[in-house]
Amino acid sequence: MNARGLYAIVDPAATRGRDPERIAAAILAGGCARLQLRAKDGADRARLALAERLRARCAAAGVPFVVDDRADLAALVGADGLHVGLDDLPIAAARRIVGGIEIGRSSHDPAQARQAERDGADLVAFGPVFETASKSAPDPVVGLDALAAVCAGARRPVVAIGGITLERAPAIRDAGAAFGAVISALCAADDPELAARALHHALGGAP
Ligand code: 3NM
Repeated sequence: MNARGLYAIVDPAATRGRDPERIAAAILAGGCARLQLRAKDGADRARLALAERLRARCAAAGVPFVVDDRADLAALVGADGLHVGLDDLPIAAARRIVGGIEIGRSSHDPAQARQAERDGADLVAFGPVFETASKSAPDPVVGLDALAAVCAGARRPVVAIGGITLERAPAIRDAGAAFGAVISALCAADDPELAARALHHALGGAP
């Protein structure tokens, strides 16, 4: 698995009305280390169908496919990873559904980041590093210094998230984050393929 670079998040609410599968295909063409489906709204039937389509596209591209929040959907589509927020299932409970796949956990301060590792997270997501408009009621901005401190203390790879743009990507990499997770600078980009290619490169990913 590609252990660095762009952690692309496809959120149908962020695509400016464009088909999320087409956005995902463009991102995969540009390059990324992970691709996550984050679909908070809508019906489960449609969410499952989209997850199946993205799962197939990721498999064809050789990119690990991650499902946000929903251990059931991750298991149903055979995802490579699951991401759980602080209010989602505990990692141990999620593992009973998804088994040994890569599990990432959100954290919003250094203590939560350490706790995620103790709870068995394979990846530690930390943010929001910068202000974000993609999350309802985001936690306070943590900033680059806190990101660097968490990266220095973590035994697991850290996924920086929140407000990451191409301009900010080098600072994310320099802080020691293995991955930068991005929604709006990808999903709302005029050219998501170009955006993915540039972000993946700037975040230290291999083509
Ligand atoms: N989680 P964008 S910030 C989904 O802090 C999410 O845990 C965050 O979107 C956290 O790249 C965030 O558009 C939104 O800022 C990231």
